[in-house]
Order: sequence, then structure tokens, then C-alpha cells
Amino acid sequence: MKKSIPVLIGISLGLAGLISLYGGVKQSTTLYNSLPKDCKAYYKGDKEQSDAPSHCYEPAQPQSHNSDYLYGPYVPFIRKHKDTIVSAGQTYGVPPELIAGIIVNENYGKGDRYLLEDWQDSASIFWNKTAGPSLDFYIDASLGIGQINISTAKFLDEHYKKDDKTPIKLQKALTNTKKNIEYIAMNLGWLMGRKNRQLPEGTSCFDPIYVSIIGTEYVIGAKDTPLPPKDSSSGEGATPRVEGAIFARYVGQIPSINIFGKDATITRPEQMALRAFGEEAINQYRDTNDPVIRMALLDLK
Ligand SMILES: [Ca+2]
Repeated sequence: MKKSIPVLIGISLGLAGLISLYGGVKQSTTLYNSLPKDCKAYYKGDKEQSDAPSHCYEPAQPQSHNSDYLYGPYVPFIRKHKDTIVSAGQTYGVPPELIAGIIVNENYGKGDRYLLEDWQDSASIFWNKTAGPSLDFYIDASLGIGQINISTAKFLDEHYKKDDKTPIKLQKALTNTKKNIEYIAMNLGWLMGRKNRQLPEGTSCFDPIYVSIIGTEYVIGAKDTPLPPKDSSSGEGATPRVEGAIFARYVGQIPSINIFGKDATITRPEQMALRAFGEEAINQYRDTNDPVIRMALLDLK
């Protein structure tokens, strides 16, 4: 009973927050909000995307056959944050292309997805700031450009022996784009550094299956499965889910040499292999009713 007043206050604040957010208040950390002002209408769909100025989409003319083409605002965004991405990658031993791939993977889908995420994330942020401390109940929202959960950020701080942060401080860090990028690198660095994700000597970390597994684990959480045997598309071990195949395709689509220059770590053949793997895996998933193929793409056992 003692808690009834704070609970009521919390619920009222939460409702007020939801109503005000529904009225159009937006957080400032999403990819959409980072776009140049004159690009937003094209991305939102209020204006024809094909009419957008070249700085909104890169390259200016969409060409599906162009391997260096990634549709949408991702390339301008990655270019803008290149220094942060590269330095975070160097600190945590992660290729910048994989960090960029997560940024695309977690934000792709335009329209519904980013609006829904914006809305949910803003509502959670509001709740945590207002009702959270008095009720000692925080929503474990996935926030920012890398959609990192507050609990994941807390775990990563512990793993990398950073200062302990309160939920509110973690939330503040995750809604800062530069800090969020650092958490993406920390998460990838941790996922790739585990014993069961050590690559055999002479194997590139851009191996399509490896990239898919890491991409899958970023989405669904770390698994203790072994890597599949080298040069084997089947057999025992981890099988990447379709999310991972999509991630591999995005990494292969990022024109990394153009963006990262001498800091780019992916080679052209690796980039082509990733894209081909992602396309094939996704096509199989879409076109087949074969339960074995579907399960192969959906399961990370
Ligand atoms: Ca979210």
C-alpha cells in the first residue's frame, strides 16, 4: 500500500510522457535526426526519394548493380562519424566495417521501424528519467544508433573495467551518438574475443559465416556454440540466422574504401564474398519452403 502513491504518480507521469511523445517530441540520437535538415523530407517519404540532392544519398543515383551502393542515409552518417568509428574499432580490436554494418543493420527498414523505435525509446527514456528513480524500476530499453540495451551497456562497462554507472547515466551515454558507437565496438569486441569465436590461424574475420554469426549474436545475444569447421557450409557448430545473413550483406555493401580510406580493413574480394553470401542466404530464406534451409538460416543452436 505504501507504494500506491508513487506508483500512481509514476503511472500518471508515464501517461503524460507518452501523450506528449505521441505529439511529436523526438529524441535526437536516431539516424533520422542526424540527417541534414533538407534531406529529412526525402527519407521520410514526404518527397520523392529520386529527387533528393546528392548529399542525402550516396552515390547520387541509385544503381542496384553497383556494389558500392548502399541505399539511404547510411553512407553520409558513417562518413560523418568516421573518426569515432575508426578510433573505437582500434581501441576494441574491431574492424570499422563491422561497426558500420551494425549501424545499418539496426536502422534499416525506414518508415515504420525507425518511427516505432523512436517512439518506444523516447517513452522508455522518459519513464526512466521521471518515474524510474523513485520506483527503482527502469525499462531496459535498447537505445541509440546501435540499439544497445541498458543492461548490455552495464555488462560491457563491467567487462572492460569502466566506472560503474547508474541506469540514468547509462541511458545518457547510450543516447549520445559517439558514446553509443563506442558501446557497439565494445559489444563486438567482446563477442569476437570469446574463446568459442577465435578464428583458426590465417582466417579472415570477414569470413561470411563468421560475420553472420557475430551479427546474429549482436541481435539475439551471445551463444556458447562452437564455430563450424573451416571450409564447411554445414556440419556441427553455430549456424548463422537470417539476421546474420542480412548483416553480412550490409557489411558487403558498405563502400568501405571510400569511407575509411587507409583505415579500411576489408578487401575487395572479402566484400564481394560477404555480399554474395548475404544475398544467397536471404534469397534461399525467402524462396524456399524447404524446412531444412529455413531452419539453417533461423537457428543458432
Ligand atoms: Ca529500441
